[in-house]
Amino acid sequence: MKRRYTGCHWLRLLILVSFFSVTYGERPNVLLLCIDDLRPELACFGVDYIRSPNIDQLAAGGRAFHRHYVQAPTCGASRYALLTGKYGPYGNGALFQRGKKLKADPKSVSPSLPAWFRQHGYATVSVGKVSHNPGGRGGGNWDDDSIHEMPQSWDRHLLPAGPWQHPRGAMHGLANGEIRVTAGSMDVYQATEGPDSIYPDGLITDESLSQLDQLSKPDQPFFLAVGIIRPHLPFGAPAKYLEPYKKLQLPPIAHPEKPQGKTTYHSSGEFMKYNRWKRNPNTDAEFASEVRKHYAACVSYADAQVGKVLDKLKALGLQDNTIVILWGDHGWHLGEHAIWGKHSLFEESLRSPLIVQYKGIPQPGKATHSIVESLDIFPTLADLAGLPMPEFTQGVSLRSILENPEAPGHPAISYTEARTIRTETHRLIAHRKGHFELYDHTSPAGETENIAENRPELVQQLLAQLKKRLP
Ligand SMILES: [Ca+2]
Repeated sequence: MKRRYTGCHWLRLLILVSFFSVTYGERPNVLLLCIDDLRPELACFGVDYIRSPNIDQLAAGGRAFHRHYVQAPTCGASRYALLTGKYGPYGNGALFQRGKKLKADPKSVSPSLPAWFRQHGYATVSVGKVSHNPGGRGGGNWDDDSIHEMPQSWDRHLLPAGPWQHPRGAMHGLANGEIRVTAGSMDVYQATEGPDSIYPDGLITDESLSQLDQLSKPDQPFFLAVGIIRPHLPFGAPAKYLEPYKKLQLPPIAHPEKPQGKTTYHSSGEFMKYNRWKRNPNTDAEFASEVRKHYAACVSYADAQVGKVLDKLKALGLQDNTIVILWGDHGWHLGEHAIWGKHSLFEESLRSPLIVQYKGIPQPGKATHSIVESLDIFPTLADLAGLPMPEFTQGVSLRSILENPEAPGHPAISYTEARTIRTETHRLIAHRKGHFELYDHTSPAGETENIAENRPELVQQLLAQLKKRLP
């Protein structure tokens, strides 16, 4: 029998077509939230004493990656990997070096993550600390408009410095416009009474909200990156964020002993420089507890800024057509292995939060424990946005894990001057001149017992895997 299309059929067809044009026809926006020095110490990552309601809510509607590893445990090199999708030099100047090369010979450098979106019709804006220098300029105060950290990437690369005078001032700023003259003359932690805007992230967030207003016009999709500076040192946040932690008894620090033998242990130089009180958190339990509580307050302050940006996205009606991704640029030791800082190749330095949320994600709120790395973010976003795949990147799209949290990941590689590979069961660290650390993550000893001498065949096997990816 010949099928007749009634008015009712046409109406259904119309609804179906409009659904697909909203869901798939328009390019989705991308909102990338970068948080500086954020450990995966959030309620949604199982740390129940931390107050992070906004990030928790993001995780509840998306996918939290509990085993996301960064390429490098320092800001500049880690952000290089995120923003280029490639392994790069170890150092905070990594993106500036690339920028110089790009200026000299544009064909010698592949497009950055924002440049890829820009080339495909997106408006691209960066506010705060997204690349290494907030605002993306070089020079003594990081405001020299002739030196760009990421040429050709952003329509606007912004940092509102306010009373901190310039981006370098904001990066290390404390309350009410205090800027770093020497780290040794600043408080390592601080909690001053006042609104969010008495610390630099308040201004970064206000600027982000205003950028969202401008970008919300429907004629062009956007790629907005917002970089929150806290919980980076010095640990200053408005007093109200410290309040919930003041009387808290914190859980003990895991493996607080200095590791034996040759490792990537370091003596917490950056932290100690700020520490004008010269108290040693490894021998002064009361001070250690204060440091940890102020770090937690900075996490809650950063979380509140994330909340404002997400609320704005909703208020503008953009949440259904925006991929939101939250990324920590690396972890931070709060006393584990007797380190107060980053820069090691231990788990505490290399593991950081990664959360991806978009409308229609299967099994929202279900976390994944598959191993992934920051390199994967560029191809993932291109894939989700329906852009051509950036074949020049060195990671893989995480679409399979976004669609199924049980889907397998892959070993993660990271580097300082030494290099490391993390598999499901082990971590191998290869130092120059052939010294190895091998840790068994299936054993309670974890990264406190180097078993390299007992397992030479496994050392060679993991080394071969590592060299294949990072010769
Ligand atoms: Ca950092």
